Amino acid sequence: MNIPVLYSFRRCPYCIRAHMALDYSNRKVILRTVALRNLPVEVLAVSPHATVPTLVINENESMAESWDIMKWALNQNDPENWLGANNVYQHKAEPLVELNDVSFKQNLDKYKYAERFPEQSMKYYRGRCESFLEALNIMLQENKFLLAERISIADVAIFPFIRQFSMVDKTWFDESPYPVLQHWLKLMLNTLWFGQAFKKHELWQAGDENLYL
Ligand SMILES: N[C@@H](CCC(=O)N[C@@H](CS)C(=O)NCC(=O)O)C(=O)O
Repeated sequence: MNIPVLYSFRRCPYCIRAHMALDYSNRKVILRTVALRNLPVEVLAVSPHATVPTLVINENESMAESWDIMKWALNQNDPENWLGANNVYQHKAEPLVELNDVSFKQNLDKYKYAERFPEQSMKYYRGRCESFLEALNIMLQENKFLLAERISIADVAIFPFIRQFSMVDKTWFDESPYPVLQHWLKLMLNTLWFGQAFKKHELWQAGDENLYL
């Protein structure tokens, strides 16, 4: 059987969620860790915006969007039902992921690299991020995880970005008025899937022996 190849960059939040979903689905996948500044031709050939993660499924099929990779993985095998009955969690996650990937991510980048956006202060950009944090915190007051008492596709898709946010100013985050969000982030960071996705690997070079997820 053909074995898909995941091109990934360790600290990229999109890569983390794709890696976790593929690992969870137990699909055999080859992992190739790459550097953003030196993406291999295999990625450039199939990824329209030259980004990772990129999943090359076979010579005719590939995916360059992490959310698509997650859904692809879970549709093959979803042992703990992260998609929910009739994919209800996937449907509920769609608008949340859109908000995360578009407006929250833009504000997060400005908060993280505030010196590159001197029109406003770092504090201002953090404030822009906070409306999303507040919304998640409210959801997490209702359930232990975003959509239910257990992990769903929504948690895995979103927490890598909250992790990134939390690390910009760890002291501020730890003292912020979002205690359930802080607790949820810890739960997600303690999952075995995150542990696997965040393992350090040597950068892939053509000719290397296959490394599997
Ligand atoms: N919409 C894409 C976004 C992926 C993305 O932006 N990845 C970043 C790394 S975090 C990237 O590859 N950037 C290329 C670069 O910085 O050269 C997805 O969901 O997979």
